[in-house]
Amino acid sequence: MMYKKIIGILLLSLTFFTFGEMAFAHGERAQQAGLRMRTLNWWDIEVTPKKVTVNEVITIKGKFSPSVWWPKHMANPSERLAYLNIGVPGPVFVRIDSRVNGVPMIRSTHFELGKTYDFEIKLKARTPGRYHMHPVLSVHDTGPIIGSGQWVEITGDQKNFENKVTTLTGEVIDLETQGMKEIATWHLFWVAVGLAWMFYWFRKLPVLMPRFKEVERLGPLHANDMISMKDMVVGVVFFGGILIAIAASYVWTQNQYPVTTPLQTGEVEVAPLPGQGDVVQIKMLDARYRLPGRSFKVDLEVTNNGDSPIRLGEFLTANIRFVNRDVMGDVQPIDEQDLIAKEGLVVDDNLIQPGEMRKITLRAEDALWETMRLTSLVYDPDSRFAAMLFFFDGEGKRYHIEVGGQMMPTFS
Ligand SMILES: [Cu+2]
Repeated sequence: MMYKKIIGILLLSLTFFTFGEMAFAHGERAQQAGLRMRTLNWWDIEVTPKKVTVNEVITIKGKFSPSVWWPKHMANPSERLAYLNIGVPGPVFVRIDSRVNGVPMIRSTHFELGKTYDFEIKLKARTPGRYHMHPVLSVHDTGPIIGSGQWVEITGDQKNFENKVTTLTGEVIDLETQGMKEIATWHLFWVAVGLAWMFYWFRKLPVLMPRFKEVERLGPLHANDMISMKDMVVGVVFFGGILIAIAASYVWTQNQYPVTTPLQTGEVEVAPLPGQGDVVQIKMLDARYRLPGRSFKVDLEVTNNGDSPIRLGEFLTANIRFVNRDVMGDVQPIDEQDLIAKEGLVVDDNLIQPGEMRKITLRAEDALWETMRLTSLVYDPDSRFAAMLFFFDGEGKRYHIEVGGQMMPTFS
């Protein structure tokens, strides 16, 4: 018995421990591998500054491109509404501006697959703490899809937080406290009405059992006999009083705020960024994932239509950057949770001369495949992948192009 108890307690605490750790990791790894690789490519995410005091403004910007290999069974943002948001634990910031390609993104919009978009969101710090912040795109019927996260810190005191805006009628209001007094007053009023109603019926205790016995004695057809004239009058007074209170509250509100507009739900249109021309063209020849080596190998046919030699510098998938050190140098992680494999990308024959068409082989290798649970890709019913490739030319100009398609696992 004693042993059973101890084992039970141990198992229980283990469960809590595991869940606690998962919650801390923000759920970045919880979604299916194929889904994370083939929905949104996010890159160049920048958060500045990373440490602010209450009332100061943080800017988060970057780029995203919906994958052309978006899974068919999931709604995509070209056919459903999408909304750009921020993933942080609770209302620790207020958003003061949000733009995609310069267009205000207060409302929802559509994004074309395979096109590139620039975003910039400005947030005002509200609650002190340290938070892992992600850009998020919520797609109707699909859900939120997150970009890579970065740690930010807010210091100071929330009491000093101010969120003043000027309304269309020229009035300056503080959104932190706007209408709070009325909200509190009306809640108290309705709670009081509810309590008074309950007090009337329960004023002579006990209530339930004696009345139940009385119903039994009278029979169900005569149960109404227990309701006296006084009860009827009180009921009518309450009913009438509540209707009058509701009507009065409407009149009062109308009088207090004569000009109101409904919440705006219309959608906005945003044009994608212009393409980069066909400077780089690729054709995927073969893709293999070698499970024991955590190694992803892709054979590509690359055509360089530009006038400068190009090299492949980065392979980005599921928010993990596999970097080619030969091209990019020593890229430093932004913080301890930045998903970057500094030497994760090795490319054979990595120099494509202008006008040349050449077959290259890339290998993306790192333990991150395992820790970020991407190896489960081989168990998906459609073993398909997608990734963003970044090529660099002699002048350091960058070209991004998405690669994707069928992937074959190898087990030895
Ligand atoms: Cu996170």
